[in-house]
Amino acid sequence: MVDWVRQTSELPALSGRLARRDEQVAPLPALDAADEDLVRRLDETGVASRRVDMDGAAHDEIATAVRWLATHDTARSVSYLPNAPESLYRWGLDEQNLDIAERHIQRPVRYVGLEVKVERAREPHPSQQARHWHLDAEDRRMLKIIVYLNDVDSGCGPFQHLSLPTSEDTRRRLRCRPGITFLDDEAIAGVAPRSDWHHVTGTAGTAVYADTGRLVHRLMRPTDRDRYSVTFVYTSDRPYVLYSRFMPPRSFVEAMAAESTPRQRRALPEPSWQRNRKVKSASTPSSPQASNRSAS
Ligand SMILES: O=C(O)CCC(=O)C(=O)O
Ligand SMILES: [Fe+2]
Repeated sequence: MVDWVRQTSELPALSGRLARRDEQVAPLPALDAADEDLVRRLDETGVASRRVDMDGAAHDEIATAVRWLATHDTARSVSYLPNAPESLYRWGLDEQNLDIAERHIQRPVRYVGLEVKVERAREPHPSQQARHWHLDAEDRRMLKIIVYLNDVDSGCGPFQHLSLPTSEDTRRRLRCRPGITFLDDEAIAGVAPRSDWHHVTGTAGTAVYADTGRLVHRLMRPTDRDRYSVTFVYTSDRPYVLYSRFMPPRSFVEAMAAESTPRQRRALPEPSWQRNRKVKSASTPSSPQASNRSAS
């Protein structure tokens, strides 16, 4: 198995978008009743949550990741793993998840990748942009599946968001630019009453499905306990921009492609988007910038 240490240097892998005129787009996939209901909620409100199942191998990877994150760089929020979480990566690439993403995004999708992270409750100077209100920049319509790995209540750093209409209003009134504008509570309170600030709680295994390109959102500051989670990222096949930290190195993606269906292969990141660097070993010391995550 290849080792995969996430680097925090962000690769502006893509910017701009090709014209979409005159394109033939395949019909969107059919879903079972439960997924249909999930996508309906996601389309209507920009967010939905439910519990998800993962297999034993993915659970083992989660246990290893949580142990690792619990003991590394314990004063800061960190978000990388020393080993490639192959089964977790495969969960994100599962056709059921691709179908959900495709139905919401309404175009062929790309599975950008994933990130496992811990948000520390006791962090003297949290610097992550994700703790400020923002919109993600990757695409006009996108999907993040954020799976909580421990029980998350309001003191444990839940995903927080404004409603979809208020997000649209906020975006216009505060000229909120995806991936560029980061707002504090005071600015948001000026346009959105606190009664319109929502957060998603849930026990370990709860997945938050959110269109983070349309909902003004943030990671609510954890006050009581650290929050562990894994985020899976999906865009259309023509994203505006991608962040390299979600994308495994090319060698890893190629190994996954070799064992994937044609449909899954089409959803993998294009080779030109991927890092071609040598994969570092598990013993690589942690990067001093590990906590400086971008907004996405
Ligand atoms: O992890 C979260 O609750 C949200 C962080 C964030 O801003 C994102 O993933 O886009
Ligand atoms: Fe975000």
